[in-house]
Amino acid sequence: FEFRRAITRKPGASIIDGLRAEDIGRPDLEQMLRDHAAYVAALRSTGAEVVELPALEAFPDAVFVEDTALCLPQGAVLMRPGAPSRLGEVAEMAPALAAFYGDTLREIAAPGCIEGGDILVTGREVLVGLSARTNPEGVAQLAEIVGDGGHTLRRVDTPEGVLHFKTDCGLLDGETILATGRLAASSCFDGYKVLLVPEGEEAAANCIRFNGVVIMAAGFVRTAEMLDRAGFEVVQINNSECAKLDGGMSCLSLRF
Ligand code: CIR
Repeated sequence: FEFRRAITRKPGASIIDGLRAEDIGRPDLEQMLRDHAAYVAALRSTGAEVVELPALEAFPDAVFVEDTALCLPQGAVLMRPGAPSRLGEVAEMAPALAAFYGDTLREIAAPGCIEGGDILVTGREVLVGLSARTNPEGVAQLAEIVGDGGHTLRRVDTPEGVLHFKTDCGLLDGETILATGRLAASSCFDGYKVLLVPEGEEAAANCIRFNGVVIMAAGFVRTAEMLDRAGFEVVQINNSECAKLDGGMSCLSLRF
């Protein structure tokens, strides 16, 4: 959870066409831009360098950069999103990653599919949840790639109806995970310290630990209090607009 850099992408007017499981309203670009700026400021407040890429109108979900790559100290891996409308986002991200990683970029190839939202890197392993966006072939390819860098990958499941594995969890420190009860019930975090988000605050689980702070969606008072009591410095960011597109705190950046 110690990072020198992050990459983000500004939301564009086309976010109104972003994918969503359920229509709960039209995302407001002006509000999303304000929230995005606060998010970038929170990342920068920790001393990290943040590269902000320009909006990509051709790809309505491109603000959710996390899904395009996995960044590890040894190298970056370009994902292959399971959502057809998002496939082209990867080529748009590749040059930004190549600027830092040089020619070490690896990639997931068809018929494999993985989105970064299904990957949780902990202090000891890379956990990947199968989902509607991530298939066994993609996970197998990624296992081989991260294995070359000395990482162990463990394949787990994402609960039915949940977009991504990390929709329901976030790393708090190398050994501690914030998770929903429905995800933790699958035993995928056995051996870790798990803090459960209080019932009714499931959408708070998708937080990120970034250097000294835990960045979480605003409006989940009981979760924020729990994290505060556990000794974490919490920064809350309004997430109302990204939530309309099933997005949260982890989706908005690549961290490395
Ligand atoms: C999608 O359905 O792909 C976007 N509307 C939301 C992606 C959220 N990404 C993430 O959780 N890593």
